Amino acid sequence: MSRILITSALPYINGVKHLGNLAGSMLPADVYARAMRLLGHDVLYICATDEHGTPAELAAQEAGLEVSEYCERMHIAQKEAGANFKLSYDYFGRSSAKSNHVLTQHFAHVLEANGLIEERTSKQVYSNADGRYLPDRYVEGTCPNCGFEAARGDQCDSCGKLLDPIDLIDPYSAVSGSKDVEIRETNHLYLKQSSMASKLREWVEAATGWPPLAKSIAMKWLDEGLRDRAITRDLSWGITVTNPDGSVRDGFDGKVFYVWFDAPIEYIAATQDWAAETGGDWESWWRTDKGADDVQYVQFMGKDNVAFHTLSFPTTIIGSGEPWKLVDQLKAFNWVTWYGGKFSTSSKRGVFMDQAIDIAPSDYWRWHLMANAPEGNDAAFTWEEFQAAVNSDLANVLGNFVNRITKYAVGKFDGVVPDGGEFGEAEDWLIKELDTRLSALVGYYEAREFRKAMAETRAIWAAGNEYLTKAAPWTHYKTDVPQAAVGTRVGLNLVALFGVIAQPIIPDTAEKILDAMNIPKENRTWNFRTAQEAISALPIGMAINAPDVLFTKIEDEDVAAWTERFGGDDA
Ligand code: B3M
Ligand code: ZN
Repeated sequence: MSRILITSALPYINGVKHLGNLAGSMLPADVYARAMRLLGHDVLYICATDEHGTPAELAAQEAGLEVSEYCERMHIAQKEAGANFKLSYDYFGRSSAKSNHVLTQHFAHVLEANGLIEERTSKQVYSNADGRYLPDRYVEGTCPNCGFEAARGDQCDSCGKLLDPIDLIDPYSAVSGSKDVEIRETNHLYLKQSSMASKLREWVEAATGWPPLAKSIAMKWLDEGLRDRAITRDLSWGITVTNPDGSVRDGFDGKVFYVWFDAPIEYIAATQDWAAETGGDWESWWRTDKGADDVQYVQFMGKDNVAFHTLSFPTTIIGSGEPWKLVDQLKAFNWVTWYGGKFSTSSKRGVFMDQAIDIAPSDYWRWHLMANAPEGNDAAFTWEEFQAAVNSDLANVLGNFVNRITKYAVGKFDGVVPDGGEFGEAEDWLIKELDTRLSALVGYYEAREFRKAMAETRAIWAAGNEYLTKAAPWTHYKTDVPQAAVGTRVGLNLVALFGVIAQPIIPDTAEKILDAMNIPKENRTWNFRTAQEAISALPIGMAINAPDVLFTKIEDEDVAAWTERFGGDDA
């Protein structure tokens, strides 16, 4: 048994997330957490809402709410959406929590004491109409390079050039449209990432267990040369910039830490809050001097978050000189696209978590999104493929198997696990098949290869159907009841096994199956060493029930209605 700390990238607070966000961090982290628990590991799965920054302030303004009130509501909404999708967080925190304020300020103090933070002056665009400094992408104007009139301050969408907002011609505020803007000098704290570059490179090069995508993103940034980054912003909502004695730093009234500085620190702070609530020991997960050196720390995230997790956050951790746990393994995902295009809130393209759950049970989504996880490439969501995954994999392969054999056992063997008969050719075939496939499945989970783990799971379910065809208890029943009993008994054992291995992916259905089979909660684990053992586990004479139909097929009319409601192939 090992101890595994899992974090998924913190969903940003400005709205319930869409299926692409779900599939690119929270869901795979959950499936992994459940799989590792199933295999007997000691797992701690931590997540939180990421609540600071300009987009939060603007979203609150648009909703007509105080930003604290807005965040409170959206935190609750996101927590509920996660619960509806059965995300099994051990703790779902908030980056605005007190613990994160304290810890973020602590890191800033030690980094400064270690010479890694420096105060510098920079020029920034201030909007008089909005009464605020504008972050780069909220300043627009004419591109000095190509003359495009709606260039954003960070980049021109027409010629692609990276810009500095103070170079825009005729700048205006993208928040209000006002042209009443001016350039002001402002002080900020800079994290000297450049002086950490060689240490970071050493660490990245030595890292094992990162997928090529993650490593190549980190190396690209290192090769281009790490730049020092401002870790404070001119905003009111966020974590105050303090002196070690707790007073506000001189000249930093109206400034807070940059959201990307405090957000990853929340992984630790949320664990502290988990500990405070449960009596757990947070230090044993995060402090290598307090037992965390034997923890395996795995992070899940979309590819756009990789640089922050492999360079910026490690700068904070390593730069502190304190014995904090660094990430061991990291799983990064590409995008789920909406018919090849982008999910978009503003143009209402795509499905959001709260809508999805009204359309179909969470297990349907979980299965489809994991079977098509955007691992090697981007993965396009289409209603047609969703329908196919549910109807063929879940309803035809798993659902039919369970229904067929449990009904048969109820009809012909009084709903108990029947005795009699001997294992023969069909069982030999099955045992060989399962021995190979079950160990492959474990290997894929351990390697966080989700598409392969799903394909293997499906193959195991399919082997059950093939076994029933070979064993054909219904044929034997007429002439040789003990022979029919073997097929039925093994079939029922397979139902239980299929329920057990389904738990990480489709937890609700798995529970229905295992409940119908009367499997005690404490036995719903990977507690068999061989396939032989797995298919002979149920006690003879044990009563079972046939569950109700497990999956409702998705009809073509459903697909048509959803396409109409959410858009689809028009993207
Ligand atoms: N909130 C994800 C995003 O909004 C970002 C992740 C933070 S992880 C510390 O893109
Ligand atoms: Zn341009």
